[in-house]
Amino acid sequence: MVSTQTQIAGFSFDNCLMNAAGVACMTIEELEKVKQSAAGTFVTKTATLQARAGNPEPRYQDVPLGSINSMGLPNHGLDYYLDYLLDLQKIEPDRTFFLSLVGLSPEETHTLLKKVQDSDFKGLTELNLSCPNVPGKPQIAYDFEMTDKILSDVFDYFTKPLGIKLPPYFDIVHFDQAAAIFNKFPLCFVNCVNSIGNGLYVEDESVVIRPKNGFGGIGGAYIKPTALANVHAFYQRLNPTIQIIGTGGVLTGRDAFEHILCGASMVQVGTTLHKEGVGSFERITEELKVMMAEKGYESIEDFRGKLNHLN
Ligand code: RRO
Repeated sequence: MVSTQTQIAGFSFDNCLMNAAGVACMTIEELEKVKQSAAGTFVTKTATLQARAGNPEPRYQDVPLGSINSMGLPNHGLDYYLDYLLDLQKIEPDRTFFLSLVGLSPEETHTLLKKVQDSDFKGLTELNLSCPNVPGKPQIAYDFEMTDKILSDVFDYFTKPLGIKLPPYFDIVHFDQAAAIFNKFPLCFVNCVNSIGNGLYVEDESVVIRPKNGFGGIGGAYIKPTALANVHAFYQRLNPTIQIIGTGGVLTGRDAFEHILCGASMVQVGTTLHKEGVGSFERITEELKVMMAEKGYESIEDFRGKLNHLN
């Protein structure tokens, strides 16, 4: 019997596949569809304190090898997602869900996390340190001093299970420096990677999205090698208590297999979910199970992190 069951921070999930924040998770209706699909759980759209309309449309475009977006953090505000999750906890006490959030300033981030801390929320919180699309706001996790300070302040009061969503890093020294910071804190997970920030897609002599003159975060097949590198780099560097969630370029069961091989305990689907809908979870899970069966693996722990290096 092949199983794709997994655990994060001691919580069990029937399947290691779920949505990536930003896709199919802005409204309760979308979240319900993911909940009722083959996905093991869901994460909500990154929430700010107040609801936001986000950037002008068109602001997301599927393209042949992936996607480009500059959504600009549109969301219904923390209370919308937190109230829904608190209700869900009563209806589905045996399932665990992820709440994604970030403030527009460090102060707002602390306000959000204190609200979560003071609530009855029993799930996992993901602090998004890597939104590439709010004009004038650089990605937090590219500023190591700021990241260290925010995490240090957060863990003065936050005692619930917390992970962080990271942007891709592109230099070995940055993997080393980032991991040294994350290892100082009782993080439950890091999620690698958010979209590759500020790419540009050109078609018919034009950009394809309106905000920021067409610059936007790149997802999909384009980013799998970068995502796998980040998953594996942090798998090799982080304390074993900090688990890895792998996100980026998951189109097939083989892609999910590769994320797990590089060290991921959970795998998120973003662009493919946007292109194909929630049926993608069943397809990718089936493909992953077939591949595991062919290789004689019964659980993802049989091969997780066991990527071969050449001598
Ligand atoms: O809303 C967005 O523009 C957005 C966010 Br918050 C993020 O974390 N990653 C992304 O590609 N887009």
